[in-house]
Amino acid sequence: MRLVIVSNRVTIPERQEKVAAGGLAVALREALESRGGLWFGWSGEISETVRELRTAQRGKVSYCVTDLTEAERQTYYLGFSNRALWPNMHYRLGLTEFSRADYAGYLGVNRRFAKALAPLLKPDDLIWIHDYHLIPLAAELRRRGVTNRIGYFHHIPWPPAEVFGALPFSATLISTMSAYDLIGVQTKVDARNLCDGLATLCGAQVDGDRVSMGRRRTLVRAFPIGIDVEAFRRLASASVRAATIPIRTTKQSLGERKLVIGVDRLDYSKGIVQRLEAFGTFLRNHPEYSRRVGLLQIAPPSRSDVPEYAELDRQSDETAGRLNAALGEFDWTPIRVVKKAYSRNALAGFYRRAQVGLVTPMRDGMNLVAKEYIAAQDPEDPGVLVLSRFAGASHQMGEALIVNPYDTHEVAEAIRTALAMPRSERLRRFQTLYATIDATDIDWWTSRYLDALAGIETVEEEAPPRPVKRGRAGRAISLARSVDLPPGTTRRTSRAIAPAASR
Ligand code: ADQ
Repeated sequence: MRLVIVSNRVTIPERQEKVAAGGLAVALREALESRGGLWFGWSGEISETVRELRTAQRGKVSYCVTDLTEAERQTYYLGFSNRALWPNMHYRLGLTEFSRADYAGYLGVNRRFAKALAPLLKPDDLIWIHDYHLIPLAAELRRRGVTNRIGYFHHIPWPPAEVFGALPFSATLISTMSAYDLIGVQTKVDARNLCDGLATLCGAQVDGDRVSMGRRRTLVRAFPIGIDVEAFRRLASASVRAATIPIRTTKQSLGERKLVIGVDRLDYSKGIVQRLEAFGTFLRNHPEYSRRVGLLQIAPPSRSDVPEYAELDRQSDETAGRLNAALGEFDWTPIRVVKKAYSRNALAGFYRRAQVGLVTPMRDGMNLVAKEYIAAQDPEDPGVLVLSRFAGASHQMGEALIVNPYDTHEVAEAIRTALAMPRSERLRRFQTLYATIDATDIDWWTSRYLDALAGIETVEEEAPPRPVKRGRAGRAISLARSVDLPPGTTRRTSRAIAPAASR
């Protein structure tokens, strides 16, 4: 059975190289290589005229990518995906910016992807679609007669029905999920929220992890994503031996000082500003740690075109500057914020060198940094993980110091507890955490998901139109027809997102 993976961004590797470190992209590529497969998605590039697909073959994997137009990038990617879905799904209603033109762009790109992908599919292909950019893709494929097994994995949280329901067109959008055979989410809480949403917003029948809408049956289950633990462990111990430049320099610049580390994309869901404040509170409350510890926050900018991210960039600079001015000494800067991406080797070395891993997102689907930090520790002298209870990882990693990131004082005290923790307790916590992440690593995740998808008995669906259900607001929701462009969408935007062939 050939595997077809669809994700928002697809990078065609230069050549068929074996990547040393783990990671989602590598795991998916390995799954494709072992079965033979196709990876379809956005090239990451923008072009106004060239709309044909570009293909490349690397070993047993075919890559097939398409560019977006600037209008599509603005509406589908920056607009609806990252200014509406992302904040809503991270429980941040106040940051959610909805526009009908963005939503139309989102639907348009999903429709265009389906149109391009459908002719490439073979009857027994297993299709695996990734993340919130592509929620309606299966419904669009079904509309084109695709009857294959189709799975979806949602990498970010799924919020409660009351929160998701605040998004305009939420009922229409969530109803398209009935086109999937298997929906994977990170935690049981996400699964429950999604099932509640399907029941309340579009009248689905839910029985445990089985959801029925009309004649379709969908399985909704938690598949907590993992990392390549063994590869990361090897990288971390090698980086200590090799004493690579960033690691050697960190050691020199720290001297005997202890290191607390945070590693995140610069994103408001990660709680970076709140974390800096908590570190400041820790130093104020425990002046005996002055000059004895430093926080290194590695935070490469992401989505800088979205205004909320530019504002976060400014806020984190301002907060670090203010705290350093108030708490620093002439020979000691308590907080360093570095806005760079580092190699996996360098990251593994930084984690290994840090006595405390501070992973305090306000909300996170899983958070791989928590797992990477544990994988990189010295088994004889491990550091301590401080972990937000709102990261999906906290459902598996209860031996970390679990904190509420909204409670600055609690996070500050956890930093102090971690720094003062005796070795025996550090070892006990580390061993349990390591065993957990090792038993549920990225290979476990990939095969558990794909076995479940391959094992599903599909419910044959008759051709659309499907029965129409009533949403809570009494609005009719079509369960399988093309997801309509919202009324009020301007002609200009609708035209801008239409594929060249139909223009
Ligand atoms: P992200 O929001 O990107 O992922 P996360 O799970 O923490 O969040 O993964 C980030 C990755 O980027 C990690 O592998 C980390 O090492 C890497 N990274 C971060 N900063 C870096 C830097 N400066 N240099 C190099 N690498 C860096 C989304 C969801 C998560 C979910 C993942 C996977 O938001 O909740 O865990 O998908 O499903």
